[in-house]
Amino acid sequence: MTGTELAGDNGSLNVAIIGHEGHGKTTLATALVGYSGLRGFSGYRFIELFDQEHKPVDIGDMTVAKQATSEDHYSHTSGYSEETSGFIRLMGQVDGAILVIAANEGVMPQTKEHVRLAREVNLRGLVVFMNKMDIVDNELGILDIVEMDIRDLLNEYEFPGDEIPIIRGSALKAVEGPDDPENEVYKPLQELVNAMAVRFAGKRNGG
Ligand SMILES: Nc1nc2c(ncn2[C@@H]2O[C@H](COP(=O)(O)OP(=O)(O)O)[C@@H](O)[C@H]2O)c(=O)[nH]1
Ligand SMILES: [Mg+2]
Repeated sequence: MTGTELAGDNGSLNVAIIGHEGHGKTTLATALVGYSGLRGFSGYRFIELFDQEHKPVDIGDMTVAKQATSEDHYSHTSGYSEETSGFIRLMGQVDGAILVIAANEGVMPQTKEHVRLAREVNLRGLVVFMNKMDIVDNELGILDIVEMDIRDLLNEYEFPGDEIPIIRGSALKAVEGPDDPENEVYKPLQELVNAMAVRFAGKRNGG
């Protein structure tokens, strides 16, 4: 078990970052924390479930978060549990989730599994970040096909697949970005923050 505990937090939104291994969950959390620091806003806590290395709470990421923002309300923790029940317990406490899907690979087995689990806990707030846009070539219209697959998957599990925002961007470019929050590499992150504000607020599971 991870020791990650979400209950009792003082007002910030708890956001799970879910998706297939290697699709960019940790990178996106780092990017969001960094961008939050540049913008000086607060109010989100990002929790990555099923960390790539299957290790418990990552103090390194927490430290990065604190340095980047100097805001106690921002953090990024990595949680992993051998047991699906642990995932479900944590998922049941979040206000919403960002489903990260690498544009070059599309829907993968863990993408499906996490959407299935999100349905199991009746997660209401969900947005999709289509990541790694910096390395895909859209000449064959591949991105539209990936996006259709994602919407089909969401609909299959009774999420509003036609409405859920699918934001295209590059977490890595944002992590490597300059100090100017107006820089174009941050546009997808701002879209993501706007989407979370609309879709997650007031949706805390279990009241
Ligand atoms: N080209 C590119 N690589 C990325 C991007 N985001 C993440 N990566 C890389 O993909 C790999 C896996 O990322 P990570 O965040 O650890 O994935 P996780 O397993 O979902 O947490 C790392 O080598 C990242 O640097 C992106 O937007 N573009
Ligand atoms: Mg990770």
